[in-house]
Amino acid sequence: MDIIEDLKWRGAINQETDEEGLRELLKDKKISLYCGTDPTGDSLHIGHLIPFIVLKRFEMAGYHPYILIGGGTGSIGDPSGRKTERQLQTKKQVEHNVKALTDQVTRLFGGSGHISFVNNYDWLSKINLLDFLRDYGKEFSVNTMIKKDVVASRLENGISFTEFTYQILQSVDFLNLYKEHDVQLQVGGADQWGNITAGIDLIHKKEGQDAKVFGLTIPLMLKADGTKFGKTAGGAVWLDPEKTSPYEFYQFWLNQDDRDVVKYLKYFTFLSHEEIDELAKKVETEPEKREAQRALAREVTKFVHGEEAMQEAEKISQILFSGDIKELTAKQVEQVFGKMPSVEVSSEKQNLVIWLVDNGIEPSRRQAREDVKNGAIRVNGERILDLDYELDPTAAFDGKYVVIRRGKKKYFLARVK
Ligand code: 629
Repeated sequence: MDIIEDLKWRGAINQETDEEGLRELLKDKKISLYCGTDPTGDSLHIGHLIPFIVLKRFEMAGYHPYILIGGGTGSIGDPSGRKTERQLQTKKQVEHNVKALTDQVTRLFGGSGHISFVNNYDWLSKINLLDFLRDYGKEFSVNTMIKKDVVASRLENGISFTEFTYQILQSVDFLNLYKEHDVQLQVGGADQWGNITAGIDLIHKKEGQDAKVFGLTIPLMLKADGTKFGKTAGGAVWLDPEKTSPYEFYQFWLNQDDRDVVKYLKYFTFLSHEEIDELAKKVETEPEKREAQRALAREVTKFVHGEEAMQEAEKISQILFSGDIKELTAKQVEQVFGKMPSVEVSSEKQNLVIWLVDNGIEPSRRQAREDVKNGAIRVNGERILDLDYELDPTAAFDGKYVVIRRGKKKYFLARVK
């Protein structure tokens, strides 16, 4: 099975410019390919991971991927897939994000040494206006440009000349990478088809119709319940562990729907077809065990955050499942509960019932007494039944936190001043 067949099996191919031509080339030559991302933020999220996973698969098959960070295009703004004009980022913001993303992709993909990293600011910033218009603008028919979805859909709401020219910039990138590094394939998500085909047209005009260059896009990742993939109640699922902790990241994959989990195993993991087929059977025969979701969570968390962080996320997950949270370290408490609303409390000891009411965890002393008597209150994992129990806020988690669980699943975090 060649890489194109594998990508098809994994549901990773949406559109291709010339499948047969590309397969021929891939058979004879370990080509260079690329995918770009604009620095619109200081961390990638799992939407950005989608084409980079494909680059990784090409690298594992012996090809040479380039990851492009768009320091130039990021200061212009891609209109693809957007209904309205972007707010221009300041140059300072772009520089900050370029640095942050470059560090992140290097950490994620740089280890093997077969993936190269480029920034299109390096060449786009050197093109002066007249040369841009003469050498590149002249090759783009406005009649063709306004037919591209990315532009057609914006003629209603309006599109600036700046965003209108974006596809020329991305085309110059592909031309430059083809000439300088013999890059012959551009990969991107479904929304990048117009930009990618514009680049292929420019190369054919500048380098001749027989220049062997190809485009491949990846389908939008859909969810069976129709909601947008990659979003949680807390917003985007970031690859930066400071924004989305490895525990939260692990939980995101563990909570995937039975109807989606096999699709995501195929797409996001490097498990073999046989291993995935085995897991797919388990979803049918014993879905309640969620073995497929656990495998998915382990594999993607390991890929993004490493083996150690994955093991810790799994351990935290098991501790929480058992309810025995006094096993958690203070750092793990922050990973698990840090994002939830919390109350600041003093380190003074206090009767538990009064403390629960004073800190807004229980609405009244009557309710607090009732919950304690019924065994519905756990302090740092320990069920407390004694109405006269004196709570010492500094007794656990390095004296920094008190974790209260009320009933089956309601947790409250108190941060000790
Ligand atoms: C210069 C810039 C290039 C090639 C690509 C680019 C970036 C591209 C873009 N991509 C999106 C982004 O950066 O804007 N014009 O946010 C995003 N991409 C990942 C996938 C995508 C796409 O980073 O391609 O489809 C999201 O999954 O929207 O020479």
